[in-house]
Amino acid sequence: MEESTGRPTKKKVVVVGGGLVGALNACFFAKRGFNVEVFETREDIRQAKVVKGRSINLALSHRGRQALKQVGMEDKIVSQGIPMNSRMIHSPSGKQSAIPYGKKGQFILSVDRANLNKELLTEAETYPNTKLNFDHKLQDWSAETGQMTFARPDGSEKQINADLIVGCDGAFSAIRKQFLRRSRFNYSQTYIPHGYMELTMPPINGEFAMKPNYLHIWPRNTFMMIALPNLDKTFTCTLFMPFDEFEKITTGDEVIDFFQTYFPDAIPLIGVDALKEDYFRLPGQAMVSIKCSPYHIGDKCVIMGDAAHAVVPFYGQGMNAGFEDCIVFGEVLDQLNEDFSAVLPEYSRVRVPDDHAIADLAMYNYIEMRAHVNSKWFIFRKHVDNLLHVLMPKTIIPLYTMVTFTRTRYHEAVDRWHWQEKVINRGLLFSATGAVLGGSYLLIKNPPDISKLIIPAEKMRDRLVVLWTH
Ligand code: FAD
Ligand code: EGU
Repeated sequence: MEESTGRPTKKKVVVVGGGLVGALNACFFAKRGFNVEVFETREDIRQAKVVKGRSINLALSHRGRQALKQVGMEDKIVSQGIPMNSRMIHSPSGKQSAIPYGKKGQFILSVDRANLNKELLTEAETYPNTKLNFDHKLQDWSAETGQMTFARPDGSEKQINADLIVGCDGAFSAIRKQFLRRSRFNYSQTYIPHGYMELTMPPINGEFAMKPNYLHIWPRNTFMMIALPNLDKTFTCTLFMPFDEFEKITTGDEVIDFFQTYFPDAIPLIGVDALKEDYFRLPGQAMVSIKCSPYHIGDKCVIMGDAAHAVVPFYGQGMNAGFEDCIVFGEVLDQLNEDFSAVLPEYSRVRVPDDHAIADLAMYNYIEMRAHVNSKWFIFRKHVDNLLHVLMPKTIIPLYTMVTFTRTRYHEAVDRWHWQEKVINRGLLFSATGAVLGGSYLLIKNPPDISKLIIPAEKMRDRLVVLWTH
């Protein structure tokens, strides 16, 4: 298409979904000059009285911040977040241990999901080439023509077309349905046996009930609770446990008994009555991990964010990965002169391995924490990781550091982690060999009284019997 000026008219990009990734993507495309329209099922959350949706707050880290920075939003969002410099591990006895995320001044941020979403929508609207449409639910679309059908609350339908469709409609994406009908589209989804439930910890005497600049963690193997601070001085506690355990608890007293066993220090902070009520407000919420490939159909459609890769929340990376998707798509647009027929396959090629890597890492961490991470083990492991990093800062970089504080490609972080594990295990082998050699040397220098080591025959027989029968 050529205008009379000789300048090509910018293409029309329709973003389906005005959640976190959709709203940010609208800014990215608008900044490049595309004609952008966003279609969102929900009403405008900036006018809504109650915003329902998943998790109240989220951990924002480097990748997400870098994406916000590219659309000039970093400082604003960071100023509305609460820095978390360390984790605070709560042991069953109520003891608290702080473990820093990194050097002084390195932190992640607790941000309010609804507020972040509102700010991103407002930012998108500042571009004259962007239009937001709420109360538009995508019903279906045609992969052949690109024609989309939206349902309105009054029962009517609306047909829309676009040069590029960007599916940011979340884990249960309607855009992705057309991908599933195509040959050579790979798809897998797994619901984990755990659910999550959010509980609010109110302020005490107008102050935070716990130290605010921490990500509070109660690791108890199968059961786990995490708390992130909010600007209103509350904490949002997220309880993770298997669905069958959620179902076992049916009365307020059973809730208190359960907390008495696993999270006793949280009871007075949440409050007995509030806890009894909060717990039954909503049932446990499901968590799903979704991987698929490719992320595009021809030169017409691409999926990003949870629509392309829902991950379990055990690395705090779902939104951060979705935000990084926007950066990567922009980089590919630059490299290939915004030629969608080249950009879309290239985007799938470069991004799929990284999104799959973070999905795997999050799932791995879920399994690991569930299997054997209690508070002692968590503290021990983080100290070992940090110590090795201090000893060999160039060689050993903790995995969470690469994931949380750098833009190292997720799949490279995984490769590097495997390599480091090998180096560490070899190191341990050397130390073990060293210990044996050192020990032998000491034995030669100070020969022990071996008579003490000689086992009388009858005792020896007992030992052998034990060996044989077990
Ligand atoms: P969504 O936020 O789901 O937005 C999708 C949007 O599309 C919604 O507004 C929806 O209404 C709209 N939509 C859906 N269908 C249609 C349709 N048919 N037509 C039009 N619009 C439609 N990530 C982090 O980075 N850090 C964390 O600490 C973190 N903690 C988490 C804790 C929990 C308990 C959970 C469950 C997730 C957590 N995440 C975290 C992940 C994060 O919530 C998601 O990765 C993120 O919300 C994905 O954004 P999205 O825009 O892709 O999808
Ligand atoms: C889960 C739910 C501690 C918000 C993973 C760490 C999370 C978050 C960790 C939720 C954990 C687990 C990391 C961050 C973060 C840790 C991380 C998990 C934010 C490996 C709102 N995780 N989360 N790892 O290192 O890298 O502190 O709901 F308990 S932030 Cl599960 Cl850094």
